[in-house]
Amino acid sequence: MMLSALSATIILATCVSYGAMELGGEEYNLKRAEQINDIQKKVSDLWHRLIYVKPVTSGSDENTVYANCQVKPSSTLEANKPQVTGQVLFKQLYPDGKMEVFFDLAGFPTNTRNASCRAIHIHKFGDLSNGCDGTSSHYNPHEVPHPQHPGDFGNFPVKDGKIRKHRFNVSASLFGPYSVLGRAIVVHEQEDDLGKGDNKGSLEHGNAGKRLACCVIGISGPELWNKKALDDAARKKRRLQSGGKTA
Ligand SMILES: [Cu+2]
Ligand SMILES: [Zn+2]
Repeated sequence: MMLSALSATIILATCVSYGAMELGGEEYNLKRAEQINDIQKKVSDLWHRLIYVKPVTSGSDENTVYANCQVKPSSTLEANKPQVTGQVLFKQLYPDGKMEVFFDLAGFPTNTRNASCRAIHIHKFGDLSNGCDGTSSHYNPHEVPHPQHPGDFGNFPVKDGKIRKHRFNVSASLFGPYSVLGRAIVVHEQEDDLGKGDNKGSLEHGNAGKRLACCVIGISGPELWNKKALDDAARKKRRLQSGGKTA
């Protein structure tokens, strides 16, 4: 669309120079100044649209952006490894607002001999053509060490083979030039050492081991988020009523 608008502007500019030749003197100058102003305005509008990168979504709450990442086991993963599936949902109210994330994953081993926490990160590319291996390294737009990357979510406790977590104040964003839309979520086999491993890998990826499952973050409507929020509230209520511990 941007390209067609740009070519329309160029065609318009060509029309102006041909049309103007038929007029003479002052009238010609006036007309030409008006038309140049008009073209300048159109070009400047185009630049504004290119720079202000808010994803266009529909719905009544027009500033809120929702996203979903449908987690699936890596296509290059061995069959004897945990087959993790689930959803990671995102909600952000406005460009400078903090992002909220729901993690809902299943398929981890239920025995307790395995590591009880798993690392989850946002990786640079949303390219799953070679399983989760094509997602490259951690998304790191500001060239800082791990675990300061915007998608360093840290460790998640596994309970009964599942991860269920609602995180607030996540530093990644769905808006602007550093939007994580189109990038990948990667679920790892091991725990993140959070930069404390005293080796190179620790400051790059936290030595979190194999990539079990991944997905690409895509814009969604509010329905999935609203349903998850209701389910989560109902689950918390049930837990409180039964006097159980927090997950
Ligand atoms: Cu990772
Ligand atoms: Zn990282």
